[in-house]
Amino acid sequence: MFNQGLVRIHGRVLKRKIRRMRSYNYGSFKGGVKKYARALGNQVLREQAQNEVRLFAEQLNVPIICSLAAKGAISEKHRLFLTAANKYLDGVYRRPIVSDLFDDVDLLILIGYDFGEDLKPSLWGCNKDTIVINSFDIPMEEVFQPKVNCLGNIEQSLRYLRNVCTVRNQGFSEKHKELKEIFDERKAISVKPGTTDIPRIMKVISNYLGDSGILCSDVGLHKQYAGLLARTHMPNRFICSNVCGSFGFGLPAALAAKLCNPSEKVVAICGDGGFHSTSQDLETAVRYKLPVIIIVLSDSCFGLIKYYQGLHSEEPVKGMTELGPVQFHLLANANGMKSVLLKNPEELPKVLEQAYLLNEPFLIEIPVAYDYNLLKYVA
Ligand SMILES: Cc1ncc(C[n+]2csc(CCOP(=O)(O)OP(=O)(O)O)c2C)c(N)n1
Repeated sequence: MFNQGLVRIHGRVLKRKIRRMRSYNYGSFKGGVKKYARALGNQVLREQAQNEVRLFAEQLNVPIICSLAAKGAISEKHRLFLTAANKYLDGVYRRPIVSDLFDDVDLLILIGYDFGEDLKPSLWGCNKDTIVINSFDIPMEEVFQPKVNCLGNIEQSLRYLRNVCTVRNQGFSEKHKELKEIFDERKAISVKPGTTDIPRIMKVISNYLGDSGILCSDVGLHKQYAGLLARTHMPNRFICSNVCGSFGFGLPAALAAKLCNPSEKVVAICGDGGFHSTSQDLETAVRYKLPVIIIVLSDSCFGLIKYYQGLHSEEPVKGMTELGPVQFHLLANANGMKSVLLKNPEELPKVLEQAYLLNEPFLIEIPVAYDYNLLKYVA
């Protein structure tokens, strides 16, 4: 049932296996392992192990990468934080980044990691040495085999390992230093003429939400921009449907987030396709008087599907990816919700502040033009 190299922290195999892990660490260092990186998955948040994760990272001095669902496990202001990552990283930054991110890593320590979370082993070529630390076994079959699989309560495992690991990484490589600058500034994203500056919209939303506001993303192209570019500094401040990736998630997730965190700002970011699959919850928001702000990026299209059709064929199947046009701002009004049709995204900061002062649910419809070729930069 367990992978080879398992460390079962609370079982009888503990000492022997931990010894093997220690010798792996030391041996690897002696053998010339230069650079570690850590990839965090959603289980870290489910088990609220983020504090121990930070302490372990600081002790080992390793750069941190996370899946979209693990955003906030460590503050994105932390000196060791690099980026959230998935296969859309190159496309969103409009330059080859994924290879630079992983080429420079000899050993990945995967904590609370589930490869269903979009941070796929294919991003690092499935060929790095890995140590998996998780509370349950996720068989990787032929995808990749961890050198060591450390199974048990994540927090307790990390605490134990902090006591036995005396090794320290050499810090960021030159490549990672360069990347950190780009990631910290969400920088150098050129915008193709005639398309909407989606990264700018994400920046405005992050500024509005501050450190503790909550961004709930629906599923589609917009989710890749939101997940990779939104600034998240606390657990459960970026909520998305990863793994399942069910579209229609954004609006109901925002309502639940507001119910659970009445004093926090909550924004739902949605594409028009996913939004319209659960848009009946506009009425729920009004009935329960939940002051969430709903942003609908409207392109009359299932954007992500159009992108994939374009990837695999010169002539996308016509008529299968279009919808509407639907006037979502009027749909909000029909449900008793105030709204605005925002043709100039430059006005978004002002509109967000005005919507906040209303203290009632509010919908902002922004017509957008995606660059559907953008993501051909995918690694
Ligand atoms: C319930 C469900 N049905 C279908 C899909 C497949 N799917 C993923 S993204 C997407 C299109 C999203 O379009 P939109 O909501 O307009 O967002 P955009 O990509 O334009 O940002 C679809 C149909 C899904 N993930 N979940």
